[in-house]
Amino acid sequence: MGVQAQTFGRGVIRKYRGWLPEIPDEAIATLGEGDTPLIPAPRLSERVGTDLHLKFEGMNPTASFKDRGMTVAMSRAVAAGNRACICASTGNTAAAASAYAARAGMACFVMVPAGKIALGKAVQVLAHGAEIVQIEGNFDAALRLSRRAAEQMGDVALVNSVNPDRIEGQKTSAFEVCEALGRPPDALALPVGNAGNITAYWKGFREWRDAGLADEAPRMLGFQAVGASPLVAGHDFENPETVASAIRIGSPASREGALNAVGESGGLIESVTDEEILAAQDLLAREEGVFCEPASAAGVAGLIKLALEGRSPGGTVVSVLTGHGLKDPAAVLDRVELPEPVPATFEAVARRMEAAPP
Ligand code: AN7
Repeated sequence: MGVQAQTFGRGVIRKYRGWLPEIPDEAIATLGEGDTPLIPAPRLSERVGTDLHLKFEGMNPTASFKDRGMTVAMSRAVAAGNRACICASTGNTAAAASAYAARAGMACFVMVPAGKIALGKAVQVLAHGAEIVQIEGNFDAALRLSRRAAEQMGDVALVNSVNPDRIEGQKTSAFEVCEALGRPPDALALPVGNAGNITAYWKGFREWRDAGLADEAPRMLGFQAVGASPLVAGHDFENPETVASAIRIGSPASREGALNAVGESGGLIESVTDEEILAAQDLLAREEGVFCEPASAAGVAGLIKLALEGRSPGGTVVSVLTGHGLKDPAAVLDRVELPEPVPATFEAVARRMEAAPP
């Protein structure tokens, strides 16, 4: 046990127990989530006119921020005696639920829009042996159906972020950001889909301040994809579309949480185009060495847009990179491809290298 405690991350429940709902030791389902790096981004800082840091949530066990909320939701479901769980998902919630359900010894159903989740996420669900239900509809329909299934089937825990335990777990990332910087940042920029994460960060920063650990809380800067931007437009999108499949959501369940976060923090919710999102994903990978999935680049895309318009927030800004780039290989392969092989001779290799840009 002693050795395990040192070599295996404690996970967010043991680390932040006093801040979370009660969970008995024997119910804890953890994979050592949390403690993700906060990476300084010197080159992008120049572009966006702020001191920019990247909270790389792709470094969680299933490679997205969803693990923080899932450890709490799944552990609480175990404590409540549930034998099965269900979620709707654009992919990452499904991957996290599948892994944590396996950990907890619970059956798991995930409902996803057919053909619309990234390859890596689908592979994760299959690997963990969860039941995947592909529906001929979008995420919003899947969430409606999952809620109904959880209500009517009994003993099935709904582990979407409408489950408050998910928000509780996800807020721990705000604590880590404050601890790493020694104070809260001046602003936090992140993608917004179903709006659970912006709700969770704001709750975390508020609790940190209200506990007397800081005087201030950051401005919350949320960014949606133009084709899936109900919070910017002020009305639901019936057919949301974006290359950032993780945030292809037309009717955010945590709408109110997002609007409160923005209103109370003096922040904003705006939209960025798919082109801006992919350009930001490229810059992150090529100028900072950090590979995130398209949706995760929306925060940086938004900061670049604000800077170009002379509205840079200034100060110390953290952008949350919510998921790993390896989740969505097709998003990269749609833009660049592997070059043709060359003969295994020095001449051919030299020719190839000389043809490459310096
Ligand atoms: C990489 O997995 O909704 O605003 O079903 O996977 O809290 O929804 C994923 C969302 C941002 C948006 N970045 O967070 C799901 C799902 C990534 C994501 C978001 C998601 P929310």
